[in-house]
Amino acid sequence: MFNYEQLFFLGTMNIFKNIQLGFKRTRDALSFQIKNFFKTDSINHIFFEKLEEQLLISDFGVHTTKIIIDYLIQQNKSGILKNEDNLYDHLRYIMLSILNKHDHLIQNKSIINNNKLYIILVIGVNGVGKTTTIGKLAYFYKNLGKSVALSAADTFRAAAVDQLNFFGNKISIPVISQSFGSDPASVVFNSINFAQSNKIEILIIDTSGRLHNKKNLMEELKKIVRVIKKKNFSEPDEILLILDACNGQNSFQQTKIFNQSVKLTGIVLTKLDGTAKGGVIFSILNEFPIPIKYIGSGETVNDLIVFNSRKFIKGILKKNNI
Ligand SMILES: Nc1nc2c(ncn2[C@@H]2O[C@H](COP(=O)(O)OP(=O)(O)O)[C@@H](O)[C@H]2O)c(=O)[nH]1
Ligand SMILES: [Mg+2]
Repeated sequence: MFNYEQLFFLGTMNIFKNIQLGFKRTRDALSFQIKNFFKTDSINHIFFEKLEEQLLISDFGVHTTKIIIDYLIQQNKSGILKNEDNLYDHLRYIMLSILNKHDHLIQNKSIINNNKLYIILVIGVNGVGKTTTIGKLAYFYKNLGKSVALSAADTFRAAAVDQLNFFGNKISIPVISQSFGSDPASVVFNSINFAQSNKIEILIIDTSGRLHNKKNLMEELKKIVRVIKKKNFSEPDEILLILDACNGQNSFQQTKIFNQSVKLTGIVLTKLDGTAKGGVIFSILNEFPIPIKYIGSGETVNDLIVFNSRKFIKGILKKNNI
């Protein structure tokens, strides 16, 4: 693991890292296997069983795997799947139709509404990458010329404030914090005050992720949302749920629990660089009307990819990239 200092500089050196590197392992696992099937098999029930197994291993989930396999079997019965190219085309098509499902929910409008503070609330369980993602988002928006401030409402871990302060110092943006153990809603209240009186355009709020005390955590989040509504006269503009791709199907359960308490506007899937289980994206999008907005593909501030379903599919199903 790197320290923050190293991460920042690595990040700035790494500007051209592309989307494919981000989920290399998921891609390699899938494309390698598909290619292997073709070496020995024609497209028959053994082939479909092998593909099904591979999709399950890559965490596509039972339901989503069935949708994909049923579709391919149907195409095969109709005599459409004649060769490897046809198969890739149809796999791409069915996967894209799952990933595209909620694209219409992604707002294309400019996020800045002249006089109004844009608030991004970042939530998720411990260790999934919330604070790191906030550093990346702040860097991303700052590079777009926006004025950004960070709110350290994870008052449960002293290190969380240090981590945010580190990012804040490095990219010269203010971090609003209070002492360890303070009421997170009060940190948010002060942060909004600060942002409104200093003409900040975007406020990004970090939160605690302890799930062992689920009920309190959810009440705390609801209280934060109430404070935002009262002080900024509307719901948070974004409530981003951070999910660790390495958690596989657990991410599915986390999405369900958080979505019951607050209205999620988007998901950020982190650590896709470190897992072959990126398929969980498909089962989440298939089940919840929540778009994936960003992908985390590493520990540095540049390792944030704006999610694009078409590019994502191209990345994991590129035939000749093995
Ligand atoms: N490889 C990789 N590591 C990440 C990514 N995002 C976060 N991390 C690491 O995951 C660990 C936990 O991150 P942190 O932001 O502290 O999680 P939090 O508890 O949710 O705030 C840290 O070591 C991060 O460097 C990512 O996209 N890829
Ligand atoms: Mg944190």
